Amino acid sequence: LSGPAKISAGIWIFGKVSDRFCTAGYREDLPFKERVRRAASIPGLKGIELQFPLGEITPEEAISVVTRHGLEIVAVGPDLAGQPKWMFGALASPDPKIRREAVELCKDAMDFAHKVNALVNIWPGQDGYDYPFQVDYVRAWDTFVESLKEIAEYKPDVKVSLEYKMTEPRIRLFAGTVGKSLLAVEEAGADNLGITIDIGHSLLAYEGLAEAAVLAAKRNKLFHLHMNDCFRRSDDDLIVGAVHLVEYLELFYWLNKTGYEGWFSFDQFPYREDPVHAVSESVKNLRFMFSVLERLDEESLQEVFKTGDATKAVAVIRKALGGES
Ligand SMILES: [Mn+2]
Repeated sequence: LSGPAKISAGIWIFGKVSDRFCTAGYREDLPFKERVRRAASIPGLKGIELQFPLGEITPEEAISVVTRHGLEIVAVGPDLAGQPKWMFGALASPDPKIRREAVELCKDAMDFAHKVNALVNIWPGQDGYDYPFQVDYVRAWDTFVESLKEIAEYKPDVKVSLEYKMTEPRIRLFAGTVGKSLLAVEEAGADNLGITIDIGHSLLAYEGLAEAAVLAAKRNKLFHLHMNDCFRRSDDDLIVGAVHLVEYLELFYWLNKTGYEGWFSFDQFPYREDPVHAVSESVKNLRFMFSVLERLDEESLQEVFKTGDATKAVAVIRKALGGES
């Protein structure tokens, strides 16, 4: 089989998946054990990402359930977006008490991550703004960076990975693009602080996926990947490769080139699809795309890079996909 061995999925995929129109969710909310069982039934899936706090179960139970199903806990995501107390920000909150709570939550997540050898995936979805003149950008940015620095320095042997997103729930997020995120990471200056590229978030920011990945990888800052697909106007969280097949191929090509060693983790929202089927299709698409890369004519591609001849680039990809030369 082609493709990476380190394949994982977010536990939320197997939950009730609500959107803002159907807030109750599109299916019943399964208990933790059942969600892990369903994830483990997907061929090729080796790891699971958890949200933090864990909710109905203790950390010990979570570890035992996941291990019993032969999975690894690969990432822990502190909930910095899903509670009303974060509405004006968490890591960059203007209220020092709220900001303290957010930082402490991330540190608790690091304690848990340390036990299971996972990374902490930080998605600060409420750290941003909705209106002109709403925030003091100087204070907000410095507070944001200070928080990241304090979190990373708390446990230098636990990786902390900042997941950026252009928009939603705040209309603009401070960590909105690959460039802004790398800037924050550089300012914080901790070796164990890097970034997560969520493919849908990068597409929302109108980034070139491969270019974004290379920018982070060149600095040894590409710690984690969240995979899904979308039509670029909203974070649709569709099956991987369902829309952006060629851009995905280019991303994987450059991940290979730059020696990405992290997990390939699915972050999908299968509102109307069976979650196990939706993730299984992503696994198959992932493997298919890596098999396409094996058929890529590297020599011709190097020629393209030297000359910039796009007509040849298109032909190289078509050939690798089984089309005529
Ligand atoms: Mn994500």
